[in-house]
Order: sequence, then C-alpha cells, then structure tokens
Amino acid sequence: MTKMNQKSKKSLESKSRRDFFKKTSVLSVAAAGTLVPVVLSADDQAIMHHTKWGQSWGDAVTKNLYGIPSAYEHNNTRRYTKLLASGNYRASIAVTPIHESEGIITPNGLFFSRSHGGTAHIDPNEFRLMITGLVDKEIVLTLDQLKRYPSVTRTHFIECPANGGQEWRRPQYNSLQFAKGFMACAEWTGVYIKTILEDLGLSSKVQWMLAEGSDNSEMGRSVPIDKILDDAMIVWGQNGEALRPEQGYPVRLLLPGWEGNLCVKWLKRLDFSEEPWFAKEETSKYTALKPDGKAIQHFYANEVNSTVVSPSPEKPWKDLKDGDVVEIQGLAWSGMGTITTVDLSFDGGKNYVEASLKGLVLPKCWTRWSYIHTYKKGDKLLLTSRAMDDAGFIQPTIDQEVSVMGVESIYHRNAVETWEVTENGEVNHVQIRS
Ligand SMILES: Nc1nc2c(c(=O)[nH]1)N[C@H]1C(S)=C(S)[C@@H](COP(=O)(O)O)O[C@H]1N2
Ligand SMILES: [Mo]
Repeated sequence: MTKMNQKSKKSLESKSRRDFFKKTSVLSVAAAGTLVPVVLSADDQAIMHHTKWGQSWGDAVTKNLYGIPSAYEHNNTRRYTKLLASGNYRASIAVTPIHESEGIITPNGLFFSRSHGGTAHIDPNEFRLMITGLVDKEIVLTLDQLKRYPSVTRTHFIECPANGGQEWRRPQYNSLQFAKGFMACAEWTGVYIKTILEDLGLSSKVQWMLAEGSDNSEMGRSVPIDKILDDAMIVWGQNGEALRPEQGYPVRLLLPGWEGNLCVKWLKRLDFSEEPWFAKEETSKYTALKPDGKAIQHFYANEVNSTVVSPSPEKPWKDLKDGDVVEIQGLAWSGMGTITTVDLSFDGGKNYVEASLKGLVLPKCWTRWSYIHTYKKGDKLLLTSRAMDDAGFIQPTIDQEVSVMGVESIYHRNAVETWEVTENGEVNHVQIRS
C-alpha cells in the first residue's frame, strides 16, 4: 500500500467512526434509551460457564462436504399439506417457512415445491431441449450447448397462483407458512429466450410459445410471445448452484412475475405457433370462475401483494415487556413491477402508517419491509399490510376483491390479510369484513 493510500484510508476510518458516534447519540436521544429491543439481564451467569464446544475438537472439514444447517435449526423446514395432494403425495405441494426467512432469498432446500406428478430426476447427459415450430432453424440442444448462450442472473420470486387460495371464504390456516408459503424467491441464472431466438430466427407470424415438461404430468402451457421476447428465461442456476430436482433440474422456464404454474419445470420442448394450445392446465385448471359463471382463462402476472412476517402465528410476541422496541417485518411482491410503498395498519386497515423498504428493492422480486414499533403491554392489535407497485396497483380489501371475483376462484387472491395480536402477544389469522 502506498503512503497516499494509507493516509486516505486512515482519514476515512476516523470519519466513519465520528459519524457512528454522532448517529448513535442522536438516535438514543430520539428513542429515549429504548432503541435496543433486547431482554437485558445483569445476573445471567451463562457467559461464565465453560461450554462443551470450547473444550473439544470441532468436526473435521471432511465431515460435511456439502454443508447442512445447524441441528438446532431442525424446525426450519418445508411442510406439506393434503390440499392439492394425491394420496401418495406425488402430486403435491410443500410450502416455504416464510416466518423463518431472512432477507429476500430462499435457500434452495426450503424453496416451495409443487408438482403434479412427483419430482422427476433427470440425467443431465440424457437431457435434450427441442425447439420447434415457426422458427427458421428447428434445433435439439444438449445441456452443454444450451449453457453456451450468454447468460444472465436475475432475482425473482415464483408464486403458485393458488397461494392463499384457501382463504377466499374464511381464514383456513392459522399459519403464515400454510396461508402464504406457496412462494419463494431466488437468484436465477440462465439465458433469455430472446437470445436463443436471435440465433434461430423467429417467424413474424408467431403469437404463442408452448413450454412442455418431460415429467409424467406432461405439464404444458401456452405463453404469449410478447412475454417471451420481454424477460422469459430458461434457467439452470438457483442461488449459485444447479437447480434442485424439486425446481426442475436441469432446466426450467422462468417467466418473471407470472404465475408459478407457467414456469414449466424439467423442460423438454418449446414450440412456436400462431395459436395457443389449450392444454389441460389452461382449460380445466388455472382458470378463475367468476360470480357470473364465466371463467377467466388466461391469467398471467401475480398481482401486488404483501404479508406481515414477524410477528405471525408462528412468531408470536411472547417475551416482550411494556415499552420494548420491536421491529415489525414483512414481505411485499408484485408480478407487475417494483414495490414502491408498503403501509402498515394497527387497526385492521382503518388507518395506515408508511413502513420502510429494507435492502434491495428489485422488480418482480420479494421486497422486505420494516416498521419500528414500541410495544404496549396488553395492547390488542390488528396488523394489516398493504403494498403498492410502480405499475400503479394497490392491494384491495377483502370486500373489494370478493365484490369483483366472488369466492369460487382458488387463484390470484391478493387482498390484504390481517394478524390479530392478542393482549398476551399471541397471533391469529383473522379476516376483516365490513
Ligand atoms: N413440468 C412441470 N412443471 C411445473 C409443475 C409440474 O408439475 N410439472 N408445477 C407447476 C406449478 S403448479 C408451480 S406453482 C410451479 C412450482 O415451482 P416450484 O416447485 O419450483 O416451487 O412449477 C410449475 N411447473
Ligand atoms: Mo401451482
């Protein structure tokens, strides 16, 4: 390091130290000494004990060549439900423990998993992707050939359109994981389909693309070509490693922000055409029955949505004392764009205050938000969050949503949800209707 560098580094350090002390003193005055929401106990002797992990060897690095979470984190798992499941749990869903989530990335082992015919295990050497229809050059690609296209890495959520779909009539699950866990968020690496199409040549007549999976469910969905040419990707990377089998190893379709069902896993074929295919998942299923008896057929982006993560039924306010400062946290997301605002209500949606967005705020991505709250012992609260996106949408109330959609649709529910916090700090899922 040169003299010059050393000097400027030192002055930087002392400047940030000065700023730190200046800021903390301002904050502690503002919060009257209650900023740190911890239970302080002067007579806790645990620090004096010799711990067993400090007195013997730790594990050799050879023990876990693929790391796993601490044994103490054994409750942080996906959970399954009979809902949407065949008797043998092959057609089934396992939901993400959102209440345990940190930041905006879901670890691969906790990514929700929905399949209609079980998790397929594909040998990457036998994998082939066939691209057919109205392109100049029809082609069959191996995995290595596919990965030779220039890649991109993007962070997006995937949400099953049935997320929260059991809650149309009444709260069904007193649980964040089951009420909202049909979704997760990851950093995906793959290739834009438009990049491949530049190479293959697309006919100007094309209006639709069929994506077909190679698992036994024969999942096939028709996607409008505008979405394909906008941001549709074929992905093989999930949070820095290969896709997990549950997510469609070796490759899946990713349509950022659009309903999870369209993100066909274990991909085998793309076909380009002038007409949609009317596959079973876009006719008998994944349509929304409206009160007039008609159904919405092609349903795409997941609408703006949010939830309070902490507290939640799984994360009650158990040990809080009167006057403790606590951070209320949640997630917001929109398949139409970027979250602009999240509001939080303490009275079930009558009055709102603005929460702050935390960390990265990305399009079609989970966005974490927070609100610093001073807890009053014995308070009964109705916590409701309400998000807005840059496409100009805001979450509806339950009454507003039901007045348009009725209660027969399973899909695309994005009305605000409410947690009741009891005077003991327990948290229950309730619905506020006028
Ligand atoms: N080939 C195939 N693709 C599929 C499915 C399937 O059963 N087979 N399930 C779909 C559904 S309904 C959803 S919600 C998402 C779930 O993605 P995940 O399991 O990675 O969470 O994958 C979709 N893609
Ligand atoms: Mo789904």
